Amino acid sequence: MAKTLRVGMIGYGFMGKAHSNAWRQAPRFFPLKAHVAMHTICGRQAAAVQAIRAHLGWENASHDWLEVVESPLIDIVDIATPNDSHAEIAIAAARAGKHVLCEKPLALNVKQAQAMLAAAQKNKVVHMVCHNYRRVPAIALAKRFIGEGAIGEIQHFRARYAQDWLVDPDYPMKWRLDKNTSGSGAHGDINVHIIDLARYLVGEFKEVCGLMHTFVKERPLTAPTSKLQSPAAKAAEKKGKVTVDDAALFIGRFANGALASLEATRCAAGRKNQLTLEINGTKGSLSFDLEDLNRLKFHEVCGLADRQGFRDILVTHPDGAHPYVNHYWRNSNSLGYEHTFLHTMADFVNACIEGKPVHPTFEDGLKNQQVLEAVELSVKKGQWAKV
Ligand code: SOE
Repeated sequence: MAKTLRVGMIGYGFMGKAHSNAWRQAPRFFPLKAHVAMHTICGRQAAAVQAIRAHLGWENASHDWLEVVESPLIDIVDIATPNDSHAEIAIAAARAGKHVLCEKPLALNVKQAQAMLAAAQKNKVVHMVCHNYRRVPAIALAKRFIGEGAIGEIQHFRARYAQDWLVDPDYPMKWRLDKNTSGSGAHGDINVHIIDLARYLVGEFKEVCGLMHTFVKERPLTAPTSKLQSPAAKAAEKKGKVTVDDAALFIGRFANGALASLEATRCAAGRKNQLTLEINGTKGSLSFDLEDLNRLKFHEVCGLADRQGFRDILVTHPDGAHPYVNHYWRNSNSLGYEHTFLHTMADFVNACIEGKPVHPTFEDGLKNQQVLEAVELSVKKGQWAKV
């Protein structure tokens, strides 16, 4: 009889919705080593959590995270809260002996990330950061190709994560625009995803040189009620100071000698959630675009000049050829954003039962945080920084 792992999820916003869906659906597709019980959802606003509980599929609601984390009825703590509470919740959960899954970025800074890793290691719990893009089947396939030497020695890693929700200067202040709650802007929110993929696919960074910018320095505290605001209403609007970057770019060098070029922005008009990667090696190249996430482009250097070019691999083969895919549909149907979370939860649950580390661990979260901080230091000093 398989064991049941009872989950307590703290947070119920956008990520709370993505995680709830994954906890609910992962057992329906994957042969997990444990049953999953969606035991308790928790958030600060008691009425709002209670209202959303049944909708997202949880058995209980709570507004006291410490009670959830310390409850003997909980085995896994899933942290989907704003970044400033990750450290406190994760450390308390590890001390209570709970396995911890934490949203990215792991922490506000390196110091917090170190304390989180130390707590998880000391209490011997399974720990993982929710960098869901590692588990896009096409990315997992790229990792396999690189491991098999299919593109040879890597020379370039190029990545861009572009969104456009901050192009509008009337977009109101949110916790993500305040350094105290978020740590940084596009940098910690989306650059961290491509930093994580760079480390996963290529290796550790050695040094970086960055550029960060805030295009809109003040924003309305609340959303304007109408787009047709009178000049007087606009002038009377209360504004808050944006204390994080809108865009963060950097170049860098990996320890293995490969060169990196990464760009993250929330001000790329027309780009909704574009994450592109291109990796060039001595024997070939790989290319990926999250807005077309079922495909991986693969170029192999070969002797026949007239046949050179990128091959387009539809990563939906159900017979075990492609990672994760055989657990879904018989006839190669496409997968989407939400499935990356199912893969994350499935691997995490199995690791909890096996008591084995599951990537990306808090150690990866810490290393990602070190890259984030090195870029910030480079920007501050106007020079290259060692990671
Ligand atoms: C917002 O920029 C956001 O929701 C990120 O926080 C997520 O990590 C990313 O997957 C989508 O965009």
